[in-house]
Amino acid sequence: MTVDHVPWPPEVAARYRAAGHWRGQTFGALLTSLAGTYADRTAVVGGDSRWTFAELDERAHRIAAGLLAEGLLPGDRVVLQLPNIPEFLPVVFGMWRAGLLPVFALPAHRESELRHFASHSEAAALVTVGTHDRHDHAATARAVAAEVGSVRRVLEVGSDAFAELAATAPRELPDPDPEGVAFLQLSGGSTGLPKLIPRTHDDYLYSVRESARICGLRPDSVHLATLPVSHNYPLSSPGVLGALYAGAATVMAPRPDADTAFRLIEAERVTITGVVPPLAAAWVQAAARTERDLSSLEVLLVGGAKCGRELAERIGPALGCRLQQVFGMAEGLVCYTRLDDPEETVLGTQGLPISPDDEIRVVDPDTDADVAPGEEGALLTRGPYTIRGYYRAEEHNATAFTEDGFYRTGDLVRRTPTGQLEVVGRAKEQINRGGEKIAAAEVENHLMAHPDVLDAAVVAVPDPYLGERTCAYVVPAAGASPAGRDLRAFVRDRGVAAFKVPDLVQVVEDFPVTGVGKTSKRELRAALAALARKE
Ligand code: OOB
Repeated sequence: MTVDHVPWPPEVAARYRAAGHWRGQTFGALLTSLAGTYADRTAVVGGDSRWTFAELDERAHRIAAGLLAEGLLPGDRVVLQLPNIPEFLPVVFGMWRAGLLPVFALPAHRESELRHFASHSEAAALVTVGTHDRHDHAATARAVAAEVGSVRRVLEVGSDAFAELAATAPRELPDPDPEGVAFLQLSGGSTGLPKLIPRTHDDYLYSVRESARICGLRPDSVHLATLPVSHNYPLSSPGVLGALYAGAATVMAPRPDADTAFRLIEAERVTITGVVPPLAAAWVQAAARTERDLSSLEVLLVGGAKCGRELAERIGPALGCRLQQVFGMAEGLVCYTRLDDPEETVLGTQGLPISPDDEIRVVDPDTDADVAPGEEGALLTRGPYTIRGYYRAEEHNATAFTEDGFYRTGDLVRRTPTGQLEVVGRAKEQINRGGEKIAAAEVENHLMAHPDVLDAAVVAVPDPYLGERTCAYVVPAAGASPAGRDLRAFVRDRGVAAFKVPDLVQVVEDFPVTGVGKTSKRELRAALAALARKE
């Protein structure tokens, strides 16, 4: 079964095939070929496990057979919520081999988000772990399964039942369509709940191959998976998939803090990893007083949010490695500074797109007319690994994409004369909390569910560490005087990821009215954000 997505126009797809971008290879077939080439080399390390490419391949085969024996069917969507454990890889590759589609939830997601992913994708199963970081994921998954009719199975990696499934005898399975959807990623979202992003084997594998090359991965590289691996950045930019593609080992970091990461960098002689700016800042500080040997580290990727100049300049000297900036999005486009770029480019820009066939337009946000070269404008993009539409979101797609298929990234950028992008701001109603994306509307909806809340507007406030934090402005219902603490607890208790709970709550009598007396949410937010910046 193929899963509905908005396909590239046939003549465009033909061009991407002819250019060699799309090669007709699935992720399952890739792993088979890697297991042939790198059989006894280490593929993944984590906890007490250390698996070679051949072992990973064997495990993925068994899990594929086991998942199908559980009654799952090719084409079924499966919400996957796994932390950075080595099992992540055989489970995901097992799903790909079986033609199942992972929906990549983050460990931070809770019942509200998981329910949305499962019901929107009509998932047949949830795959998760037991208790991790003091949260009982299996219990949350069971609660979601009880509410979403399509869910037939909850599988808990690490349980006896899963060990049995993973011991199923492997069998030959038909290779899925490489141009079909391989999985669903999550959008950061700017309206309501996160949208689902359908990515194909062909398009994603192209971005993985090129990312591995651009980041200089070699068979003797050692990659540390620092951020949660379900996210597009640590998954594929170049991430665990880029490392595998290059024949390199990935070490799974259970936590991203400097103590954990530095210990693993020293022990495993890690050469490359990727972090978000606040984490880079924390590592820079910690490096000044560590006794760990970090000399193996060659490249630190920083992205997911803007890496300011100050921080950029400190990374190389503090960590003894090269900085590589990355600006990407789960919808597709990924830009990198190159390892041989001049210093100025690495410190001051977010790099060049992966592909010569990535089309970039910088436009006036109101008219969609191209701005003059070097001017600031809204970034639109189209290309061989950028989606043409979100999963089952016809109405939203009509505004999120131009008629001729460009994705409206919501980012404000400038282009240098040599083509690099510099991210200067954002037009979308999203808060970027140290790389974690929060749709203002999603949090507002939760707040408005409180009986004491008449209206809510969630805005970004600048934060020296995270870049941005969230502030919820709330107008109380008549006669009510809700306390900020209670509203935060209320949002948390609705079962949302902790990073979405407003950092600050300001109860106000009414919202400022703009000059023309308009009260559109958009203008309100702009006015409140300006106020918050002033404060
Ligand atoms: C990555 O992906 P998402 O989908 O979580 O977020 C995408 C958005 C971008 O549209 C932009 O607003 C922001 O995150 N962003 C950056 C940035 N990298 C991402 N803003 C400024 N500077 C940067 N370097 O975040 C993502 C996906 C793949 C690779 C890297 C990051």
